This record gives sequence, C-alpha cells and structure tokens, in this order.
Amino acid sequence: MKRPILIHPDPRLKKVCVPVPDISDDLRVLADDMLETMYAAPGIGLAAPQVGILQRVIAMDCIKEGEGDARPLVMFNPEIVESSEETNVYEEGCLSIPEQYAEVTRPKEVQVKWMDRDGNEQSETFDGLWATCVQHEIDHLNGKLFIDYLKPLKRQMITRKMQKLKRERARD
Ligand code: GNR
Ligand code: NI
Repeated sequence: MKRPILIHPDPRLKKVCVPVPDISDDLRVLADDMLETMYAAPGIGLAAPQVGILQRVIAMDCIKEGEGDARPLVMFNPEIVESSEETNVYEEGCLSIPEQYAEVTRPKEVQVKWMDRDGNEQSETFDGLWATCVQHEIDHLNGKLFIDYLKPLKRQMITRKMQKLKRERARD
C-alpha cells in the first residue's frame, strides 16, 4: 500500500532514526510499501522517515524508465564503509521538498553495507546517480536533508516555500 510522504518542514524529518534489530514481517511490509510509494511518486529513492517511520530503512531504484530492467533495492541499517576522495556534483531533489532542486557535491563513489530483506549482510560499491542517491537516503536516516548543504539564505527561501505549500494543501 502507498503511504503519504511527509513534506518539509516536519520534526520527524530531523530525527536520527534507530537501527532495526532484526527483520520482521512488519518491516517487509514497510519495505514493499516504500517501493510502491517511491515508484508512484515517482522517485529514485525513499527513506522510512519520509513516511513517518523513524527506523533505518531505505528503498532505491535509480534505473530510469526505458533504461533497462528495474532494480528495486531495500536496505536495512545501511552504512557507508568507504567514500572516494573524488567528488561529483548532482542536481538533487527530494520527495519531501517538491519541485525544489539544487546542486550538491558528494563523494563520487561509496561502498555501502546493509542487511537485505532476508537478513543477509550485503556490500556493494555505488557510483554515479546510485552513489548520490544512497548518500541522500542515508542522510535522511540521520535527520539531514539536501538543503542542509546549501547556503542559509537559499535554504530559508526553500523552507518558506514549503511552509506556504503546506498551508495551501491544508486549506484544500
Ligand atoms: O527522486 C529523487 N531524486 C533524486 C535526484 C537527485 C538526487 C537525489 C534524489 S532522491 C529523490 C527521492 C527522495 O527524496 N529520496 O529521499
Ligand atoms: Ni529525499
């Protein structure tokens, strides 16, 4: 089932999420709901706090439509174990900050380890958009949004736009 996505500013998007102790059926349902919500949005990633669940779970699929087979990835307790010196700049967006985009510089490659839905440890090195996306998602688990990398004035401008959007949505 699709779940509603929280819009910034929301105190739940600023919280450090707790690790999942082990994989349960509830968590597998959450993972499926997150993938469904992400594909429907549409987005290339989604973190559990964006649907109000303050646990360390992310979903990703950076394969764009028509670009090949889908690759739905769900990670429990993802951790970056190594980051490249080399950086990359991407124009980032966020489903919790609709229609706002800005360039963010991050390590170009990251090695990530996580637990999969069967409870197995996985590890993989990501590059390109996958690397950007997994870092953006892990930031969400630490209460950090891409606008936190921007200059305060630009961040404030975006936050004010989002407050207005939320007021308008609450009215109709
Ligand atoms: O859909 C999304 N697109 C995107 C584009 C560039 C960098 C990061 C992202 S993640 C975003 C979905 C989202 O908000 N995930 O938390
Ligand atoms: Ni996001």
